[in-house]
Amino acid sequence: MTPKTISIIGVPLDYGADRRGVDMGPSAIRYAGLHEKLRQAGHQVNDLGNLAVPVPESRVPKNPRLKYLDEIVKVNRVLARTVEKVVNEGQFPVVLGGDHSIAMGTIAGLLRARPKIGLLWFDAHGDFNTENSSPSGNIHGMPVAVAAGRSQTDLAIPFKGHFLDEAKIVYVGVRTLDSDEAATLRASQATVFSMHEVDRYGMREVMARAMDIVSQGTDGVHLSFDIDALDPLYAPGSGTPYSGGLTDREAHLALELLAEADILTSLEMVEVNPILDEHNRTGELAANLIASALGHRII
Ligand code: 6HN
Ligand code: MN
Ligand code: MN
Ligand code: MN
Repeated sequence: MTPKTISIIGVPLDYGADRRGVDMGPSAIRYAGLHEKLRQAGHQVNDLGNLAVPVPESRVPKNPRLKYLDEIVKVNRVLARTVEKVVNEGQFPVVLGGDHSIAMGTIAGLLRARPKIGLLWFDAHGDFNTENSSPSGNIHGMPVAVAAGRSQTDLAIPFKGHFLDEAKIVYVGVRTLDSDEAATLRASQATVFSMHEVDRYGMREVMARAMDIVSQGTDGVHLSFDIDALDPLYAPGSGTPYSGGLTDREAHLALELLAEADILTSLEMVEVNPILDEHNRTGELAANLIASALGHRII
């Protein structure tokens, strides 16, 4: 893959998951040797550190349908500006979460620099709820719907009116959806390669189809990787585990195929929860998966 100048941005935010410990994800992934692995893959690495996230444990969610809305919007506005700047300087953003609500900041920033991006969303979940359909009020279950322009709330502020083309959204690894969420997703133009398709066609074929959709007619491809796409057997450090997921080999193959195609222009890794992990196994897996997506090979 072409050597890149990578800018790492940590976003220690877990308000979107109702305060469950994924704020320690960026440290866990860095501690697992991310910088070294990316340098071995031939890239130059700048670490911009972590964005400031308000931490007081005394904060309470104001609106039960949109928990910690203000805190999340505030961080995503800063993240969008940071990502936009990194891309405009010709660098490749690697964003470390944090929970999946940070994808709104990342994608908003990407869209400002490149208006037509394709989105590859690896996740056990659809994250396609809105304030009206969410059963939990947890904002990490909403980012794709918001990025597609389906939310009327302040979550849309960082997008400044520029949203994703829904036909350029592709999911891999999905295996649980809320009922209204499933109905909306089915009626949308997004493509879902659920675990059924992964089992049926194999990861190689799924990725060939997925990469075609996100790369044709776009000017960039963003990978948003929720670690719960993997089976909890391989990724125990996840706050929303769901069985029947990807194996570590399937996930690595998917990301190696992406590296080989050299179509990625940005990446984020989210939902790594060190509190629930076993000796940073999941943090290490996350670092290795990022390295695979960026061309790290044994030989
Ligand atoms: N994630 N669909 C559930 C909800 O609360 O909306 C779960 C969302 C999980 C979100 O894992 O990023
Ligand atoms: Mn998930
Ligand atoms: Mn997610
Ligand atoms: Mn999750």
